[in-house]
Amino acid sequence: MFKKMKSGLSGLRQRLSKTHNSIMGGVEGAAPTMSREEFLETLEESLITSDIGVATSLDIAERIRSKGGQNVARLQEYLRDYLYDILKEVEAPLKIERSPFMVLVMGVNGVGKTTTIGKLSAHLSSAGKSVILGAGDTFRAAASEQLELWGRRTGCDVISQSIGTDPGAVTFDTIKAAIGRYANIILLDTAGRLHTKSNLMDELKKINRIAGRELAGAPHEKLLVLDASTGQNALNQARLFNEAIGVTGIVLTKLDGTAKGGIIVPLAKELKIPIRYIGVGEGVEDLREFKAREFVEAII
Ligand SMILES: Nc1nc2c(ncn2[C@@H]2O[C@H](COP(=O)(O)OP(=O)(O)O)[C@@H](O)[C@H]2O)c(=O)[nH]1
Ligand SMILES: [Mg+2]
Repeated sequence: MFKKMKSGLSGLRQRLSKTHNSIMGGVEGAAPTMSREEFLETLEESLITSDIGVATSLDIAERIRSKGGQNVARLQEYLRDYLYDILKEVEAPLKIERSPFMVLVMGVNGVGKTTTIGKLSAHLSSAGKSVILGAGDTFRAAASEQLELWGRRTGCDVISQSIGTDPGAVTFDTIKAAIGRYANIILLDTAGRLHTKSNLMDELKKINRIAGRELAGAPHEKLLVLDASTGQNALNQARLFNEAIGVTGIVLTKLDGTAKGGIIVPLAKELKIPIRYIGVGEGVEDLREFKAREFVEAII
């Protein structure tokens, strides 16, 4: 039913057009008539607006300045190379090296955790894996209903319990079911209410403990979902979850429809955590493996 995960530049370029426009919009049309210094100043401002970060933006402009030369097209090339060097460091696709392999999916409310799980379950099951979904967000009734809907769409079993149940119990049940049914992959959804920050982190720690007790090495991936459209907030969340829980992979969602996709650069530079996937839409096919080259080509 679902085909191989999409790749290729043309569709991606269109999905990332807002970030592209925010970085290149100011310089692209006017570039041939601009002086080199005008170009660099415009670029500097655009980079800052796209959430690439002030220090990085100034550094990029400075490096390009020091390279000399007057060719504006060449400057764009420098820019591509610079960003590629940063982003290739975090290009590391998720490797599923054991069975069952457990992915703990974390992140604050609304970033796209449940949707990402749905998309991922479609992709993995179409690749021949048997996937079990665990409805660890027991805080809202709608959360497990949403996951069950994805389970029906993608043909994956969903383990859920009534609202208010300890998510540790759901973790336990999901792992037991995965072992009993010889499932290959467990995708565990979690709650994301940030206003009770310490409770959320305690809850995640407990889930981790129970997972590790029931299944050796689990969770094998601690996947943090971040909403690119929140810009700097996404970076703050990454720091917070990484300090409290440890993050082994990132999914950056909603890169379609935001001009702040530049946030991927400080994320990569500062945290150096692999970016496994990017979300470029709400549909089941709108999750892509992160490829640095493709990404840079699409935004510059
Ligand atoms: N445009 C766009 N919307 C997304 C993407 N990922 C998730 N969403 C939407 O974001 C909203 C919140 O997603 P949800 O998975 O419920 O977030 P959760 O609270 O973290 O589980 C939903 O309307 C999703 O369709 C994406 O990559 N692009
Ligand atoms: Mg959810």
